[in-house]
Amino acid sequence: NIQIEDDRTGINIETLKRAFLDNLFYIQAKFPKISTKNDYYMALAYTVRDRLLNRWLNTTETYLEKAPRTVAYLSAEFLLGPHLGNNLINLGLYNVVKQAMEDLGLSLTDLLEQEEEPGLGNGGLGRLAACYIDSLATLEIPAIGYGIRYEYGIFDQEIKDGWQVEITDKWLRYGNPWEVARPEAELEVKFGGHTEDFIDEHGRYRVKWIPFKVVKGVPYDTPILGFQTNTANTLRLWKAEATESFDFEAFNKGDYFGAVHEKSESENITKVLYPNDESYEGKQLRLEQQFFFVSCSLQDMIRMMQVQNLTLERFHEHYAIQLNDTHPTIAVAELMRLLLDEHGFDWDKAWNITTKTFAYTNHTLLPEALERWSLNMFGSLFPRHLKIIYEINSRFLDEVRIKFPDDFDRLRRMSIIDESGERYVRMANLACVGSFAINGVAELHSELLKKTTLHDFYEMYPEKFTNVTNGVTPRRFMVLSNPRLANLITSKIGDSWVKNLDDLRKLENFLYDTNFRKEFHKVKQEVKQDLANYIQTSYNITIDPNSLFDIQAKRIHEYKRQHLNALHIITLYNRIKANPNLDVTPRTFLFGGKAAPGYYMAKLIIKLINSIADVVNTDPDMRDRLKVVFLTDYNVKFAQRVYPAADLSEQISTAGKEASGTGNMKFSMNGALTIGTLDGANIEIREAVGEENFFLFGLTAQEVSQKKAAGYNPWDYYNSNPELKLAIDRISSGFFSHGDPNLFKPLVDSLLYRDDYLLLADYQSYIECQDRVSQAYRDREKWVWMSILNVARMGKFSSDRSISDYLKNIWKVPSVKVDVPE
Ligand code: 26W
Repeated sequence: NIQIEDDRTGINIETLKRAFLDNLFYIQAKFPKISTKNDYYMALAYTVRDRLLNRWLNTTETYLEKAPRTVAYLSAEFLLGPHLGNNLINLGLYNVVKQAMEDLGLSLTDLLEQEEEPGLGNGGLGRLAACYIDSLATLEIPAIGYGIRYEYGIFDQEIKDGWQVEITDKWLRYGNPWEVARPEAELEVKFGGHTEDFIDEHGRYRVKWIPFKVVKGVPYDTPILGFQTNTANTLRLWKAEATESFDFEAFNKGDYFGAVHEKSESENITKVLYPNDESYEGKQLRLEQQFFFVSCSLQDMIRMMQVQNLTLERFHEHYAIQLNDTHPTIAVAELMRLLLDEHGFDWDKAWNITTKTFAYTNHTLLPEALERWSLNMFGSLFPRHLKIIYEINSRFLDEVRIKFPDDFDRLRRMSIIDESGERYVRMANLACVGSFAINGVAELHSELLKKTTLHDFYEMYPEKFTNVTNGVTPRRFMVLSNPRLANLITSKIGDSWVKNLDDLRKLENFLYDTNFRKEFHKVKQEVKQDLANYIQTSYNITIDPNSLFDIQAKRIHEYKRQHLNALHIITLYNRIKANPNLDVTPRTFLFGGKAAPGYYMAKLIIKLINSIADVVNTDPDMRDRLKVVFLTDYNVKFAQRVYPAADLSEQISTAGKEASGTGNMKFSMNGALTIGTLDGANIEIREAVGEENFFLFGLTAQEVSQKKAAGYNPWDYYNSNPELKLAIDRISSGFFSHGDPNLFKPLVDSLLYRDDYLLLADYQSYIECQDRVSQAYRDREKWVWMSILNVARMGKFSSDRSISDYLKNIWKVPSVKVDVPE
């Protein structure tokens, strides 16, 4: 009984091989003899894409027909990481495809390595958005992600002479097999110009926006598969293109160059991702990016409802729109404009719909990250929106006056317009006023929001505030990135944990099983060996898998305190220099992370780490004891190698500064123990894994603010702590800079004269804690035990749990089953 499977959908091994060779021939126009690795990657990508189209189109059709309530996740960033491996996992085709490739003499691992990842985000916020759309699909929730198709994503990092150098990320160079352009669904977005008031045929006061320019938005769709479900949701990213229609001739009569120039100006909007993390810059193009994708997305939602014959009166019943930080917050004004000006709603009705539609997630307390746009710039780009914001503000301030009479300072603080000097539009204030829900991303963060940054809004609207602790997807960050560990776990407790991460608890039954502990340790050692091999090949540095892998991988920022970690390394170095026979626990310090190109201090921290590495790695006294490696170009793909190999995860931000952290979760689910402060989600991780399985140090958030209020003086610590003094003096003496005392002076001065992030105050506690880590690592049995408990107790930190919280407390969107006929 021979069954011939379809070339596009069949999943038996022979069909897969035939389909792969077909795609190589008919899409890449190659045969094996002349194929490059990339040709093979592309052929495989198309083979996998064919096999997900059924689900994608059936999902789309189901949503079109049933018109279910839908989550729209608006985010300026989606840090997706490579698609191929993840899609293979979610389709359940990983092993059969691996075998098919082997039969053809190819290695799946090599092909996966070929994929250039879409780096359409900076760090935590963008990666969180990617985890959330994964979980939405896995939980079978009707959802769509809306964002920007940057032509250049986050820059590639190179290190030259120890310094970071930025290279443009040409991720689309070889084409993108995962996206489908939908030019037929393009929309227009207006900018600039002026508004005109008029009375319409019903005698009603209306406003018309006469723009200066119009830009086209073209959607590019990428399927987002759920894990072992039929659901494949859509990520819709917008690309800016020039309009042909809009008055080009009138504007540029005979001016051919001018017209072409104007075209490239329009297309600039989606050229490049701004590489700033946690620091806002009032750049006009960034505001244009934000409005561009927001306007496209809202028009798209409205158009969809019209196709479905739904009335816009029910917009808020049909869509729950999540604002990922304030970046898409101009949506509050744009939805109002669309309802008022384009669809003829009156103010009260439009405002009722708007404020029942949006929910706002805040991701940071750092004042330098809060977006505010100069009123002049805002008004000249969006004259209609500024008027709408004035109206929102005036009605809002009336409400405040009623609730808090005669409290003028409160009005000043809460106003959407900052009038303390040059005038600004405050986006967080607009988000709070225009949303029905406001959440922080970890318990501490949500509490601090209520107590500090958003305190006034909390007093005004306490019912809007909630917490949703972040989570990460175990599909990418365990199953795909750490197959050895995943297979070991599954061999013991079955595979239900992949969808129901709380099931990892069952591992605790195997704690007393010596054999399991042995296997668990063996897996960790093998994964460390993998990373060691990789580092050997790419950096020509030998690291010892038996040493403790101590890893800090995240964006470089003073508040994250990579330089505190550096002070620890220098301290160990000094101890060994003073006593060459000292019995130390061998450690390999690994760092990874990008600095914002304009963030001088962060770049100097990278240079410092590389300079310490130069000294430590070449000093014979350090051999087999200390190694330091800065891993270049840390991105999602690299992260997937790094998390599984860690023994120790560095989560050492100044308490109160890291909103949540998500790397902390990824390390811990792969069995790393955490050394960390009581900050962000560290607190909840420690609660979950048990305090005896977590290395805690440092001041609490409350102690930090008290210390600052009391007049913190870093010199007190410097003068009274000889090891600290010696470590800092090593840097300032020029010991790590070929005798140049000036190189790191700005860094040293920042510590001695300001120390905004209290490194000196936390130094002693950190060092003592690290000494306990070194002791603990020597007791292998104990360490493995703690490591297993870290994995077993990570259920809470699945993004499936986070999404369930959003669904229950904010979105209230039911799941929808998708049928895929055979
Ligand atoms: C306007 C410039 C700018 C750009 C990006 C300001 C702020 C951002 C993001 C909010 C920075 C960010 O990624 N924040 C991180 O968000 C993660 C997901 O919630 C948290 O886990 C991190 O703690 C937080 O730093």
